[in-house]
Amino acid sequence: MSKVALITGVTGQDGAYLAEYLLKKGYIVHGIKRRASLFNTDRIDHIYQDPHVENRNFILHYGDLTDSMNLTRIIQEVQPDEIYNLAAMSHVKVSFDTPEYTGNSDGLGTLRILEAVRLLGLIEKSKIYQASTSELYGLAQEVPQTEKTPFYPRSPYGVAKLYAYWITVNYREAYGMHASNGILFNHESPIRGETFVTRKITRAVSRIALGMQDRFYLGNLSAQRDWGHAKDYIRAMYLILQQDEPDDYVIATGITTTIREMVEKSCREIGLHVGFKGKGEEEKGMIIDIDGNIFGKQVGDEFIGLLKKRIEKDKNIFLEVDPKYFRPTEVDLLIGDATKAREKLGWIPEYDLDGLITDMMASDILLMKKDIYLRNGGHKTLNYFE
Ligand code: NDP
Ligand code: GDR
Repeated sequence: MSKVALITGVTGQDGAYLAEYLLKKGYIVHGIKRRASLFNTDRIDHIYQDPHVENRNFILHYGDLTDSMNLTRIIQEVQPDEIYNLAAMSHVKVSFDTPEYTGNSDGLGTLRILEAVRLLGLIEKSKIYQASTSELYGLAQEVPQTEKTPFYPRSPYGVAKLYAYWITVNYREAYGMHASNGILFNHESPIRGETFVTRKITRAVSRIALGMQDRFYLGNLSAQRDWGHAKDYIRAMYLILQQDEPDDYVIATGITTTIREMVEKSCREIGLHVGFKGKGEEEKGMIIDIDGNIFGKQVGDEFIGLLKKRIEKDKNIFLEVDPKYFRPTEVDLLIGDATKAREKLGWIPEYDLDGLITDMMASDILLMKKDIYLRNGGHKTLNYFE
């Protein structure tokens, strides 16, 4: 008999990778997607199965974390062996604009799932994974952060996730549920949401290299994050639910990098040497030099002339700071210690930061080239800026 998994947030970055991973392992995967006015299933298109196909092993349900009855009905129908609660309003900055909704979906949404499992008498059957986050550490009380580091969230998102973390622990202790938290540090990929900083950088740098855009704007360049690859992190989620005992685990690489360095590394990946001048809101990034060999290989010789001309004209500024991206309370430094996950789960990441950047840059260059191809063919392309 195949195991049955239910993934909330299946249309998101992690949901898409996890669904693919579990399908390959022979699971029957159910996913909850939200109703939207446009299709929102791009990331799972390659594994999508027509509802008319018999014996499907990937099944989508409409649902929302703010709707208890809907969640309870889906869990009753699906009778999952494993529930991965990945759905969330996951953007830290946006949570300052939508704090109540964020609390409802990210905090209470988790309670709704735990309570549904309890009410339906599925405590013995359904193991639960809660997508907890390094944002719990916020104003970090210790460096590096471990499972024992005190929490100090710095955003409505972080505070909502704090509730979700503790209600998961509470249901585990109160009712003996197999409910675990993965405290995951930032993880990225070619399908990362376009408004998170890494993807914003790799998209913009790709567009600039291809002559589609002159410059882009970021917020705090000095924040430091511990970035891994989402493909490695969804493996940790799976491992957490394969343990006999539920528990909480930090998942991280143990290396931290500033946003500024992330920009430098993404540029270097395609042969652009960049520098920074000025401080705070006046800081600017400039293209200093181009390594023709690398650029030719990664981007294409035909695009180098245009970029060189631009630099010669002293228009080499490609990055500026816009304070609108600053957060009312910032999380300055995150760096995780995943010793427990390494020792107990045997979790070892396959990607390092350079590998992640190589993957993301190659994918975004290709994506932007597709836009050029379409434009040259007289077709409309979308802009998608924020
Ligand atoms: P994404 O933002 O890419 O995906 C979030 C998913 O949740 C989407 O499928 C989204 O649907 C769905 N969703 C949002 N609100 C609701 C709701 N009210 N009801 C049902 N579904 C909803 O996030 P990631 O894949 O990056 O992250 C997965 C989880 O892990 C999130 O909970 C996030 O907070 C957490 N996390 C992420 C980290 C990271 O670095 N990526 C690190 C630590 C934790 P739609 O596609 O329609 O918007
Ligand atoms: P984060 O990721 O807040 O860590 O949350 P994000 O990529 O949004 O920000 C990381 C850091 O970059 C700084 N920054 C900018 N961020 C964005 N989005 N846009 C900008 O223009 C910009 N300029 C600078 C931010 O200030 C911040 O310091 C992510 C999400 O996936 C959460 O759901 C998850 O819980 C945490 O990671 C771990």
